Amino acid sequence: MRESWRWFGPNDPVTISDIRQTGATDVVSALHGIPTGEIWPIEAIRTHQRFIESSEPGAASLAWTVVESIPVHEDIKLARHGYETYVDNWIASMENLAACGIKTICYNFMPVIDWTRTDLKFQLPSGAYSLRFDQHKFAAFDLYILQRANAQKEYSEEEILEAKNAFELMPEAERQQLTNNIIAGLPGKMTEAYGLEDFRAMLANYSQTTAGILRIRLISFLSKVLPRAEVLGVKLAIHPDDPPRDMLGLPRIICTASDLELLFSALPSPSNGMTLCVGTYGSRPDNDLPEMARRFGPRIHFSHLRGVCLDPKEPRSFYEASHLDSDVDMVGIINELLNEEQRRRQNGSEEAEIFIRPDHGHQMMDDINKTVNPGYSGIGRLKGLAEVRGVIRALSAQNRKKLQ
Ligand code: DNO
Repeated sequence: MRESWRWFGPNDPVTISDIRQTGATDVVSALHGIPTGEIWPIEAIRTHQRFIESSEPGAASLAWTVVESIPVHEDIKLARHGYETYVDNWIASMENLAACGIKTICYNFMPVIDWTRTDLKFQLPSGAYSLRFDQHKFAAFDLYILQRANAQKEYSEEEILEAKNAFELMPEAERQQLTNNIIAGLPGKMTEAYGLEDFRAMLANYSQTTAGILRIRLISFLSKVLPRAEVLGVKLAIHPDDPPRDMLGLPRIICTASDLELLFSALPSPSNGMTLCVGTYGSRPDNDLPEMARRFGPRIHFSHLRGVCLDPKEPRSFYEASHLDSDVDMVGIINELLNEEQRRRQNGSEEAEIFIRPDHGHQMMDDINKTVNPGYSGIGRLKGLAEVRGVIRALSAQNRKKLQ
């Protein structure tokens, strides 16, 4: 496994020298300052790469090996007039990255909203804080803050009542915070609304876009990107829609094993791969993670390791748990990823190792009073990385014994 760490750039409070101390060898990053749809110039990529990779003599080296993410412009998802230019630009960015030796690219195809949480400081019994998604609060936002046209039809009477309760219990400051969390977005988000009016308009653009239509657009996008990716040796790794289901009337098409099945059978190119985001897929009880890791093994180029605990009373609500103590079988998943690496080695692959990163972490200890990127504080992720590293080492040692 290649242990990697997400870095948001020179303004990230977790610095490159902090990352070096975690023992990770690889950095996951993006040029967040470049507006969505524009080409990432080779010089800008090189500057970012130098920032990550140059080190004092004797210091452990880090490499920028994974991009998360090149944003996909909304016009591509909407097939708006002239969208082809944005596809060409996406390909040009990929070519520039490949020319710098960066060949694993994570991306997503979520319309309007990227990953979404309702609470960014949910206190755990330990005293640390985690991210949480609360379905009732989300519905309260949809029905009573956003007041989306026709939204009522998508909820049962009971859900509407729960949402009303949640809304009434929320002080004004929390309503503001919730609105911000959803429309202004979380770290790494790629589209941004300026206010509720603007957000309503962005959602309305999709009123005629069904899941079937969006899938066709994803396939059409990839059928232009993949041939070039293959030539360059680039591996694409689609990230699932988080939370993995339709939201705010928007279709979300990368949520389950059958969504992945559809994608890979439509486009079997070896460059057409996935990010196994354990936390995202794990936020649906019908996704069996170890089984998915086994079934899609050859397609997995990147994995986000994190787990969630679902609320037993409302399984669409969850909080982000400790990396090894969630509803998913993290040890079983890591075992499947190691088995996949073993298969790749047996098939003579030179790039058998899968990039993993500790996804999110609790805000804890010294980080509690710091300004952090939600989910991406240093200490919680360091704890997560240390835990999964322990599992990787233990399982690898066992596997080596079995082979002897
Ligand atoms: C959240 C992340 C997302 C994800 C992008 C992938 O922590 O998993 O920012 O990176 O949606 O394109």
